Amino acid sequence: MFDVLTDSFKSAINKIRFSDDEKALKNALETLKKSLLKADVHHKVVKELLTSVEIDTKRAGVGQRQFLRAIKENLTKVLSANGNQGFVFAARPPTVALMMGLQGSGKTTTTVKLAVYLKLRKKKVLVAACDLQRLAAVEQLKQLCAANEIDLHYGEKDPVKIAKDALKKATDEMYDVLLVDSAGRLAIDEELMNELLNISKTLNPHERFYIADSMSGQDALKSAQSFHEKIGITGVILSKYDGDGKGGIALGVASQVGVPLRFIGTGEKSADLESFIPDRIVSRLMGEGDLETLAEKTSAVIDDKEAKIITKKIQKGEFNFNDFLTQMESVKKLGSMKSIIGMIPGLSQVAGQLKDFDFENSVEMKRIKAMISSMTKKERFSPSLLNNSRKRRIAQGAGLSQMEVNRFFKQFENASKMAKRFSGKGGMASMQSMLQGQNSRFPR
Ligand SMILES: Nc1nc2c(ncn2[C@@H]2O[C@H](COP(=O)(O)OP(=O)(O)OP(=O)(O)O)[C@@H](O)[C@H]2O)c(=O)[nH]1
Ligand SMILES: [Mg+2]
Repeated sequence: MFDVLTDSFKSAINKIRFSDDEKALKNALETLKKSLLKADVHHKVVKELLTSVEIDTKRAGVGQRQFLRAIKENLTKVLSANGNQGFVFAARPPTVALMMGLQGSGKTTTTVKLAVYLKLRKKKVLVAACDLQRLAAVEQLKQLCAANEIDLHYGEKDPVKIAKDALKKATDEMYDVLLVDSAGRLAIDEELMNELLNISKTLNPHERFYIADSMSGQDALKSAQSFHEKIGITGVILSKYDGDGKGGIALGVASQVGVPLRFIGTGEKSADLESFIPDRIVSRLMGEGDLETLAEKTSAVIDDKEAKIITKKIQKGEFNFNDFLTQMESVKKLGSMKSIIGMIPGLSQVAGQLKDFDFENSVEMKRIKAMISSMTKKERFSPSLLNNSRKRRIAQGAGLSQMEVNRFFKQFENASKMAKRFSGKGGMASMQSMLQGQNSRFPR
């Protein structure tokens, strides 16, 4: 996710690896300046960061360790602004969040992503469709909410009334969170701006999120500033960060807009939303991973009880095709492979080299699903039943050759064996050594 920025920091730090005089420091700062500017970090932010890094490093005595520490501390400062981090719940539910932004910036998609994020954390979420400007807007929300099993309140004509009714529903029916999607607008559009102000006055929302499109570069932050002046925002969510090859604008939000960056959208799917918490992000920016976020993510997605049952099954060699499909569904909720690997310390460089592989829609996954759906119920529960004639039948049903089916079964068998190995004592250690072995061509 932060490949370009991480590389900028790494190359600067390497400049004082072998020599620790002031010349090396100057060299390193120069390298950092160039690469941060190239990554589209605002020049004022770069200047502010470099000045304090220089002062702090000199004070501590020039050296690589001191330089690294100065970068980390000052970067955390640059990324922080007063206000909430992550998603903070109001003392009395429902917590109300109003989603705002320019046309096409990603408000509706982000609303649903945030609803999914909260639902995974066991919150009861209601979404309100308050965009009545664009014809298909309510329909878009209906479909997205249905696909993700999220409750939606919608109505006709008056967005302020819809918002009011939604708040009543959320309060009466004890929802934890109400997320309000609004109409896209151009900053100059007075009428729409007033509508937004009216919704905001009616709801008195705890959070007023501005959704900024990363692809619009520095302009995204300029419009965030003007929304902040007119309506007052409590946080920025950067959407389409996956499409921004540079990534530097994430570093500027707090100091340029004056409110914290709260979430980052990293893809079109509902799982592609990451919380932005400065000290954790700094660790990722330095290529040191972020186990805290990873642990939080996995514990939200993977049910403790279910995980224990699965582990037992694996240990007994009873893992079957139904379990396999259920596990695939959970993995999907974790988001992209690339982002998960990037959070494991020592593997962030590997993540940078990975293409963002769309596991769910890959040919392999489609074939596997076709094969499993060609099995009988019994076969799904007992992989050992599968003799040659059954495999032939499955191949025909899935429209594949028998060789392809055989290969899949072999892989499934191997994966079950490997899972058995990892589920025992020292499982994490063997996984790490395997991953390191496989990726030894990448420097650690
Ligand atoms: N790649 C990528 N695409 C995104 C992301 N967020 C949103 N999109 C896409 O951006 C487009 C616009 O998203 P919407 O959520 O409809 O934007 P909106 O702000 O609600 O648009 P209006 O309601 O018309 O103002 C859609 O095609 C989304 O799939 C993201 O994080 N990554
Ligand atoms: Mg929309």
